[in-house]
Amino acid sequence: AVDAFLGKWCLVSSEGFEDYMKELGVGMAMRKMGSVAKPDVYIIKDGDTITVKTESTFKTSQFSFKLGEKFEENTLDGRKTQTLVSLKDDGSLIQEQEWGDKKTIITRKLVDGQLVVECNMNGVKCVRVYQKA
Ligand code: DKA
Repeated sequence: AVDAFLGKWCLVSSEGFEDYMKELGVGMAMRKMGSVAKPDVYIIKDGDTITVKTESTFKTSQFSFKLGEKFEENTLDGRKTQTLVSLKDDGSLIQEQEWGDKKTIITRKLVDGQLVVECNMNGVKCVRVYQKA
């Protein structure tokens, strides 16, 4: 279930984020802030609603969803996307964001007690690792 993802997570490493943001179309000023930010991510569950809150010195945002139900997401960098989050058999959480004719996939999985976030846009990949606070 999703329960293992719940809690407060702190960013400990990030690879390829700048290139991923570029591929998303994020402007330079926000890329600069994004690449230095060390966000805390809170994953909370209330009934069958899950909330992912990202808190950093430069920006805080959150989105809420039910597994398998499409919703409109307002992303940290200002995209408005049609988003679907689902739980795969292997326990990973897959977040698919679509806007215009574009699509990116953010995969979250637990590896050795750490939260590993993998982002992919047109094959440009980034890996960000969070530690339980
Ligand atoms: C994460 O949770 C990364 C999620 C992707 C964010 C993309 C947009 C960021 C723009 C500053 O660690």
